[in-house]
Amino acid sequence: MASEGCQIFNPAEKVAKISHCSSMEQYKQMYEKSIKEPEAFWGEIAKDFYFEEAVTGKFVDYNFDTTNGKIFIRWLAGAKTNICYNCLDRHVAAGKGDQVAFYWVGNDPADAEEVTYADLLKEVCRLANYLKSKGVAKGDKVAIYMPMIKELVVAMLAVARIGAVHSIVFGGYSAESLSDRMLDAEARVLITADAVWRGAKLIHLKEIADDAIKICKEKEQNVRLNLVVQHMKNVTAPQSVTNGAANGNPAKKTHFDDKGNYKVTWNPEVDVWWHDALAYMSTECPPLWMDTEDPLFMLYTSGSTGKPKGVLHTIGGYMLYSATTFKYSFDYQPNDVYFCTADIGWITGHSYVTYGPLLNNATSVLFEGVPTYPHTGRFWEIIEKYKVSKFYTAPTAIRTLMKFGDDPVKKYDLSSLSVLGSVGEPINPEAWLWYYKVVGDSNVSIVDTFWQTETGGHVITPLPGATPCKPGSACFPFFGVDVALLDEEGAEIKGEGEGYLVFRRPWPGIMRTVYGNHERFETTYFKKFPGFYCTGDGARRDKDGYIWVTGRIDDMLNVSGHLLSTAQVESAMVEHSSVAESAVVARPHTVKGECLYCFVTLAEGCEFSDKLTAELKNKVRGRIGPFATPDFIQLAPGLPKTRSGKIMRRVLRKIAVGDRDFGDISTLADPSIVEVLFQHRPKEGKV
Ligand code: 7RM
Repeated sequence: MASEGCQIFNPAEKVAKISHCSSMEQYKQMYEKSIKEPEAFWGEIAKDFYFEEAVTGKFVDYNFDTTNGKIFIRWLAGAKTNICYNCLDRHVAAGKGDQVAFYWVGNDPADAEEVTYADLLKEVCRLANYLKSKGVAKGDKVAIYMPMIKELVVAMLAVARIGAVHSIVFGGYSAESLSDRMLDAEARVLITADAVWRGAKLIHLKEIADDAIKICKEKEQNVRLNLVVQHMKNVTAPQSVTNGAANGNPAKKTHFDDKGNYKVTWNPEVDVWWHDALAYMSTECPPLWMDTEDPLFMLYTSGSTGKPKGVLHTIGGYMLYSATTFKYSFDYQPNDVYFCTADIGWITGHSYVTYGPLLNNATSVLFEGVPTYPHTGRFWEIIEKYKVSKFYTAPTAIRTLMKFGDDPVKKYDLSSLSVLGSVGEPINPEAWLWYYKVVGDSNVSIVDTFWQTETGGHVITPLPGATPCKPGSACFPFFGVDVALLDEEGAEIKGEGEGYLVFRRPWPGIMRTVYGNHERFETTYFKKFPGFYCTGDGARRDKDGYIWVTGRIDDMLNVSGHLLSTAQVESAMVEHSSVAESAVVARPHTVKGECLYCFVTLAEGCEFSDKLTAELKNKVRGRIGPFATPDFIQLAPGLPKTRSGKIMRRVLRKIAVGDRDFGDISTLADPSIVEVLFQHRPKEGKV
């Protein structure tokens, strides 16, 4: 990834002309103010939002240094607000009730619906009233396991309206992952849907939710309400299914009755249909005024020890930050139609499908489907149909679609586009250029936005009206973000150089704690370098000051933008009785960015076979979810360990790609194992 001498792409003129920030000078001025006078900078922004009570204490207060006591971050002390009110009521009161909030686009192109701000507000109030009637109160945790439908947005906002805390679990996770998260969050209320088509695949959400509820019960946590959206009756099934092929799997037929209706098993003790629950509820419900530092949501993210962490965000700071990053990074303008392809189950969906856009009174596309179904031009078709101007997706999707060539893109009129965003992993310059030239017709601004579940919103990103971009670089820090690069000893690298990417002070959107485990929060992010938030990513600063995020420096891997820890996968593998030990590393993958390459040491008397690898893949799918399925599993008669027993992963990463340039292996207890492992590599192409 050469930065020196690489081409620079200036902001598209049509964006710069009307931008909220239209030059580097303006960016620098604003940035400087955000660092030198955070209170004045964010205080001005806060004026755009409704606060029931104003700040009474310090505008911002924090400790980033574990040697000085506990880590804490507080913004807007004493103020009271409600984020749902700011997303909906505020706009409806301003006469924007009839504006479309979401164009919902189903998995099947025949399914579509428009939802206005007024519609959303009514539906949110009905659900809020129902939840209240069921005793859901301030601070209660509500788990949400849903497809990309408007009811998911309604659920989040209703929970926030009554001061409860949402914990959304991505609808691709398994029952065990869902129950792990529900147990950790102490969630006794779940909101789900019967099922959803994802491409030609049917995901039985209710069935998975039932299993998760069962697991919770076994661990003595009783779920008292499972609210279920009846989604299947409103959607068009894939042709292959209506023709009788039932997803190529006759067993799937068991889920439909004679009339073709989707069947669910029902437990009247906890299950309630959403439409029954809301039928008689009032469409008015006053918001509960919350402290700015009360929790808004938790969202689980992989930790390097394997146990997912409940990243906790609070109301006030997250509101300001998700709204402000949305406004500036995409340069949101009143007539835009915005389309973010991320699932709401990930942080990108929280901040840039729900909160950021709604806080800005934006009109967005909410897409249920996948980029390649029923054809590979699906995104482009949607962009043409709704005249999307701002589009946000992931490098893995761009690389997938690139493989089909330019024709599926060229078939559509994409001239409405002006800003294209990328998120989830470093974008390779080739994909960046294709995105710019083929999708954007060389007349757009590209924003490569670097951020994390933990940061709440973009922390390093170009601004589309201001920043001259270098393909592959996330460019410069967002307002309020104080970037530093540190070497292994914690010494700051000034100017050009590469090191640990850290931040010196809090911006409003930073997480506040790991739910139920503040110590883990401190250890994970602050122990390594006292005084800094440590991202866990490495980065390089070039001679022009551009930041190039190079990727994770811990035992994490990033598959199609989904973070996984090696420990999480390893612990799933060793649950198989034939596996004594396992080590998992990332291997570069042309589409997914990284894929899983697993080494397994077998228990005495067990044999390595295709059957075993199939079982292991199933195990990982069951424990974590389909997106975590390993691409490679190889036999490891032993693992390369140091004398203290630490697995030398860099050696395994080399073996995974077939590279013999191992570097120094003299500290291995048994260096000869490296050659043995090399001999056991599966043949290329065989997975
Ligand atoms: C938003 C999100 C976070 C990790 C992060 C990085 C990687 C994300 C970029 C990126 C390079 C980018 N949250 N990452 N965006 N790396 N350039 N633009 O993805 O919590 O799921 O993942 O993703 O490693 O630490 S996340």
